[in-house]
Amino acid sequence: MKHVLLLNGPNLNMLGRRQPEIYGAETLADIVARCTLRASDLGFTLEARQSNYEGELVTWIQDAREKADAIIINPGAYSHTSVAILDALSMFEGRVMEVHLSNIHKREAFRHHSYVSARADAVIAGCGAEGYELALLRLATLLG
Ligand code: DHK
Repeated sequence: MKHVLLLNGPNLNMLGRRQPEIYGAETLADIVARCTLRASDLGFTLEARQSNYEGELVTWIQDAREKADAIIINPGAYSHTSVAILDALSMFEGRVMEVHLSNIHKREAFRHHSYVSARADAVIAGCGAEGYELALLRLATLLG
């Protein structure tokens, strides 16, 4: 079975209470539950983690080299600032799917650039929580 690591960055633990008009009404637990079901339908095992700390995300990405076939990541605000997360993802040999709940290109200019996109195999933005499931569907194709 292929193993997928689902990573969420800072402030995404607040989903459901955080600007629902932008990020939606679902909590992170709701999203993880829906992704776990979808992953299992597609024949994947899924491990979900969230951190507000850049270094912790970097360590989890490093550890994924031994364990995961793909990473789905919403780096939150670190998308726009973190060369460290980009570097960690660049050492990972599996597939990388970048997800943003909101359409970052329709928002403030500082959100338009994502360092992670230089490594991602696909970028999904503006599809809300469904974006994570779309990433899983794409992985089903890519990982065969
Ligand atoms: C999530 C965040 O926390 C923001 O900092 C990004 C992203 C956008 C999202 O749309 O999921 O700018």
